[in-house]
Amino acid sequence: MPNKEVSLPSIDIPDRAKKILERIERVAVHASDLDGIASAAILLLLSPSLKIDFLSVTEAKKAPAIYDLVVDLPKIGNAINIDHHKTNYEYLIQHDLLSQKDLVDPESPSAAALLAKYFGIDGNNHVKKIIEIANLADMGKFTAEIYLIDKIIKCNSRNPDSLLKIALAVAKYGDKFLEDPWLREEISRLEPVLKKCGSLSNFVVKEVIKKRGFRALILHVESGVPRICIGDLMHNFIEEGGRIVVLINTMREKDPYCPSLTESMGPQAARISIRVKGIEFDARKFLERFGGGGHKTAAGAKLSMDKLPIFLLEAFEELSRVCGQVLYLNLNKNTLCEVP
Ligand SMILES: [Mn+2]
Repeated sequence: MPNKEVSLPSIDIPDRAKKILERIERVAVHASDLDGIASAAILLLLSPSLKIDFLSVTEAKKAPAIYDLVVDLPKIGNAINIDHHKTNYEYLIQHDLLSQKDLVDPESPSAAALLAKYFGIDGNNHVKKIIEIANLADMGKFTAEIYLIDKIIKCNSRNPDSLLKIALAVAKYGDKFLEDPWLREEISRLEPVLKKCGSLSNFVVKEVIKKRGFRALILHVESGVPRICIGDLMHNFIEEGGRIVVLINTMREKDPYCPSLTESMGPQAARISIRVKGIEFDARKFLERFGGGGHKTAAGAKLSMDKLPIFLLEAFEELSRVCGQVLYLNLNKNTLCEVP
């Protein structure tokens, strides 16, 4: 564990929080976004020797009950749960699993904010900066710096050693995380991919909005798209005037830029993500029908391939109900041959 090699700023921890920390050994946080990493950073500031596992939501749902604390993820076993996902909140209420020791608040912009509040360190200036970047990231308000660290997190989301390095950089530098040498190295390594993300996003906006005037899009990504560009495809479509995008990712090929993402792919599945802006559509409720969840304007699900036809049918129905016309666009090596 490289934890001890990095000197982290020291913060005042209230006695009440110290008592809780004494009973916490093993922690799980969300692996694939800045809120999860910022939460890990706050935990490292609280107790640098904590054993932190970085899990996806799917992994958390199947995880053994070995954790004392679970952050930005569904509750695992009897662990303390700190989270802000409404899907999780409603599940816990329904099954009477929410206890006094949990802090699950769907109104909170980030789990990191709840975590700092839980341990009474939300007044600390360094911690405030970490909360601020987690809030911005989870509300989709990406600054240039947050965009870059989010890409590095996505690229390394299956690589625990790298995720810990990123969390340590955030713990040490706060919102100045780009001062970390390892993060800077990763950014220059990923520069060509990020360029490609830009031209792919422009291609989608041009084909769907500029040429054809559609605001509702079902975007099926079958091949030829670097994994870390997928967020940009949705984000840019929404920023350029799109109202709703349902992204279906069924790619099977290896990712040349972020190989750990495609090292141990399970059975063929369809990963669904939805982004919504400026229309009345509850992405979370829609994807809960398919075992997914998240937030009203940003939600996700993982489907087995046999459920894809019925999913598509319902997506077309729902989107045309709220938006009128819907466009289906399939991105694959053939359709992308003209994109620079
Ligand atoms: Mn979050």
